[in-house]
Amino acid sequence: MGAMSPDPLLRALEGIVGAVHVLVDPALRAGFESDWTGRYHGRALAVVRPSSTAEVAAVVRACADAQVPVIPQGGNTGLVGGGVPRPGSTGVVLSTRRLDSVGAVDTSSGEVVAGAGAPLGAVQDAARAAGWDVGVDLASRDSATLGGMVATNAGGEHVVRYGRMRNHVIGVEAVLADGSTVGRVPALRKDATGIEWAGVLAGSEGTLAVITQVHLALVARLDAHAVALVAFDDFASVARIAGELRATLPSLLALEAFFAGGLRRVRDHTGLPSPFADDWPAYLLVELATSAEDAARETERLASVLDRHSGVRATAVAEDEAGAARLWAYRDRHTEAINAAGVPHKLDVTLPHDRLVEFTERVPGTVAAIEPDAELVLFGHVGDGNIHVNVLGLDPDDATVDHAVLQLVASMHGSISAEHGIGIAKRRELALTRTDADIAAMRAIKHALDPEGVLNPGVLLPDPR
Ligand code: 2HG
Ligand code: ZN
Repeated sequence: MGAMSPDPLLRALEGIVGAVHVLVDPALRAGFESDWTGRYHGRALAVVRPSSTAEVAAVVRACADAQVPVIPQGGNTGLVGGGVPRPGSTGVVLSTRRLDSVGAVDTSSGEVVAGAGAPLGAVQDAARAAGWDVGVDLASRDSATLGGMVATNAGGEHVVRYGRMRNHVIGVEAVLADGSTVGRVPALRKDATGIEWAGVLAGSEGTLAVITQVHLALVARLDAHAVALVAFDDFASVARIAGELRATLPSLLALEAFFAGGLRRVRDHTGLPSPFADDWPAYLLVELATSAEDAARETERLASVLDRHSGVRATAVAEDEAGAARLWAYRDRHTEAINAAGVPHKLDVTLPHDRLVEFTERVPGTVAAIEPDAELVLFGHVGDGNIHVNVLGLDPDDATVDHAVLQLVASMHGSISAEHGIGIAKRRELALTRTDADIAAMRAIKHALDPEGVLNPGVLLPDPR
């Protein structure tokens, strides 16, 4: 055992969670101090790992008393620097990962209560074993936690079918900056007794409260899945067919797009074989999920839409789960393949569906005008108008390209963040797509709930002018 810390705050934290769960050793802290991309990092006074709501409340209170900021962190899969210490300021990282209980699934109502630190994958396993499923799915499912997913109102790959995280939350329990606990878990599906905490906290990015428990509504488990990867000459065909599939296929679960450059990066990084004999400029991955009785009808419908389309160049269809996983890997492994090539600038944006193609045509020029040698990798959730703009070959600290791309998005009536949040990455640009009145109201809520600015300072809201 190391020597007892002389710092009164650290001593108080050790008294609350036990010395072994107050990480002060730089080597132990390191994994909590840097974000997934490696672009955002800072130093924490300590990483504290409470295991109950009462411990979270006591930790927040102790930090508030000592006037030390609290940085809530779930699976640390966020991509906008919202869950790691900011450079030049110190705080305590409050890791929720030990709040990882997954309660028994209520099989008659399709509900489950889980700790905020439960990884999505563990909740999916529990739901599926009970004949249900979680309506949200993400590539980072094994690390991303429920609490972080509520705090960012996570999207992911099934939004086209089931909507975002907020749609699935029946109730939350959370600790405010003064250490008080609000919300109710288990909650009720219908409860019109005033402001709902899930609504207040969705998208608050740890600035208003530390979520401690989540009561989740599940969706019916669908056992018949079909996955197809379709190659096209251009993204215009991808966008057109994506719209058509949404209108035609009630079983549509996912509609994901990527391009030749991203596929090349994935193949270089993973060693996966080419999905087709030839390379094509643009790809669409389609997943259908339905009951066994409806499966044949839905796959026939998919085939007939594809047959009608002159832009389709090649199609690969998965016959089983392993085949589906193989096709999904080309899409899901984009993030790690890009990371392996350098520290990316990530601009997760949404465009109105009818401007998507124009955006993909204009964004290369916007980037090249500033940094001709930068590499642009685009992919995303085409069914939601959500493009992940990844730019490699830039100085991690220079946001000129970021700003130009976000300005382009704003000028096209898009959103500067589709699903990753604002974090520290985009707070200076928040006013591009939120009005002054919006920002003033968000600031007022923050001030009312956290007047001393204890929770996640420097995230989401721009500095006051
Ligand atoms: C995904 O869709 C994630 O895989 C990550 O939102 C996107 O790496 C990215 O830019
Ligand atoms: Zn995404």
